[in-house]
Amino acid sequence: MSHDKHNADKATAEQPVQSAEPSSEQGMSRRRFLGSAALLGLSGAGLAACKDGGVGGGKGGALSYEIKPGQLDEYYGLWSGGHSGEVRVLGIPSGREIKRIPVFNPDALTGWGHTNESKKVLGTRPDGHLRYTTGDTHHVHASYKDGTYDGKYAWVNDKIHGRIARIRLETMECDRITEIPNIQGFHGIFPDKRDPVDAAKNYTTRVFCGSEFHIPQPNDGSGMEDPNKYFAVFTCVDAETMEVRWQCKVDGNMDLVATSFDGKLAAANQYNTENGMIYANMMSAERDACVFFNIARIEAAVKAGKVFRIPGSNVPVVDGTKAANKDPKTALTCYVPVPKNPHGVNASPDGKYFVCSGKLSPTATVIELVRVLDWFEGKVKDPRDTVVAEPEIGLGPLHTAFDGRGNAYTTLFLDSQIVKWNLDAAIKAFKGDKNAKAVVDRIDVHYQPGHLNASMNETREADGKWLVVGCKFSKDRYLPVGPLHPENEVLIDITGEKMKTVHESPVWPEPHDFIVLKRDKIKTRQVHTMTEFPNAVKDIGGSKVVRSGKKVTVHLTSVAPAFGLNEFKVKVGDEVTVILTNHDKVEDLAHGFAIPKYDVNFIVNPQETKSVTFRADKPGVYWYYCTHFCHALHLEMRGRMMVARA
Ligand code: CUK
Ligand code: CUA
Ligand code: CA
Repeated sequence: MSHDKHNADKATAEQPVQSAEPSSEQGMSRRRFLGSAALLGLSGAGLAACKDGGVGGGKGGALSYEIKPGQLDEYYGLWSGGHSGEVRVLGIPSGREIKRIPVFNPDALTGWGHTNESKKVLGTRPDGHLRYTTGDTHHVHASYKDGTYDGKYAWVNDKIHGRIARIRLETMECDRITEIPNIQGFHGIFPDKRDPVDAAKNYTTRVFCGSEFHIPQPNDGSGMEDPNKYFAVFTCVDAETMEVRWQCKVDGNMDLVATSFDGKLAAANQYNTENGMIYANMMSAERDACVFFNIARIEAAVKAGKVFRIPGSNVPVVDGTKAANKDPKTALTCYVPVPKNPHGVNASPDGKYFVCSGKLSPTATVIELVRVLDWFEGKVKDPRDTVVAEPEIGLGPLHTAFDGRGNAYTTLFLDSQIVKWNLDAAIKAFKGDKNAKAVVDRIDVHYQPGHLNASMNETREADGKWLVVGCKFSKDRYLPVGPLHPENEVLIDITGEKMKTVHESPVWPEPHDFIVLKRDKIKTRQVHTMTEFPNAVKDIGGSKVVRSGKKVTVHLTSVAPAFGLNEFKVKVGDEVTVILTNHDKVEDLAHGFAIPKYDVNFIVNPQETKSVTFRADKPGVYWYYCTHFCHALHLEMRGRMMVARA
């Protein structure tokens, strides 16, 4: 079936968006608010027609995306993997996938989720199996110093199980995972960009976490039918210890999270201020909110013990509900009304504004941060007065990026477009200037874009060069591969007045969000240090088998093309731990270690140590072998595990 036919079928099955009922709000255009018919379109791939060539194609900038063999990309891209639970590293502008970082997902190449060390990070059940084997990563954000990336850490959320993971950028490996209590539907994360009170701490000290789903608190089977027992909490995690510092009870849910450059404010957009349990109720209010958290005040309240605890967890919780925060001068939170069901809140690189978009409203709301701070001082009366612009930009606006030159770029999910709009012009228009036109340019993307991000645009060093757009549907853009399509990442040159699409690349579903960092922001270490690993077999000749009752420890080394032992002997019923240290020092010289029928498989990078523990339950000979091509005699790199009958 041709693509056009597919669209035609869809069009008859679903109401076109433009026919949505006009809203009752005065002076609004027909497109101002979308009715429930349009909501169908939010899930539909069929709405946007296949139009070739963007509106803004042609007269754009003149950047080259071509990276010739042997050349390196100018930027690192850190991509979430979505369903896989991993994080991916892409080179930008080429779009080449350079690495996959296993995070919440077991991984046979690296042995993640399989070795004792990675199981410790992932967490196990009493029977030794992994606590969870699935993850759903959405948002990757990196640590800051002086308002830009310091290359130390990145964090990513797991929406399913409410976990936040930290990646050490030096080695691009996950080193900590924290399961956050009292939440479900963990979605937005954002690190703070400095401490709000301690001037010396001009770097990331906390990571803020929003949770979408409200649950009965405590969620122990009681109160499931009592709506008053349901609420969601905003969580603060310590960037260094990865422990939960505090939580803040809110009205409504939380979706995406943004933080200010001064460290004083964090915010989450809320699409369900109605506390609805079904979607029709979640879109009943004309306005939802962007809720702001006054970080210094919350931390002071926690210090002063003005907290409660949700049974089953020891985390201090402050009350950030509207009812408990009526006096702005002591309020912990400020609920700024924004058009209904927003998705996304993004901080502009000049530090002045947060932009929040309503997916059921064709608008973007610009909130000025000094006004929010003024509201907390009682100088601005109505939280809505913190809004300084609300341009109409197109249908289904989701996420916004910036070029550092005063322009914003927003994905229009329903229109399958990126719209470029100017912040100052939008603010002038909002003040009544009839000549001020916010929208600068539009360009088609294929198809239905979700997140987008511009190079360095979450820092003060936004350079306005590349815009990457994560499209949720690829449809006809690649060779057909059966029912499951890849997603389509679109590279747009934004150096010119007009946007210019220069490249597309498929990605395995479904990255939601990504950041693009200048490559000199990350300094990796290409070889581990043996002393990092307390259990390392340091002596190159130190391979040996040590028995203690039924526990057998095999201390093993590897130097291409041989393991330190050609064989080792154990008995059925033994608990066997193999500790393998790779003594090779050469960059890129990894060895693998696999044992057939025992489900053992991992690699050790140069100077790295990993271990695995298993029960010897099958008698016989099992050849352990190197799984990673390391040497001309790689195939010969093997030995026998001999399991004697008990
Ligand atoms: S979400 Cu997927 S497009 Cu999880 Cu940031 Cu908006
Ligand atoms: Cu060692 Cu292959
Ligand atoms: Ca709503």
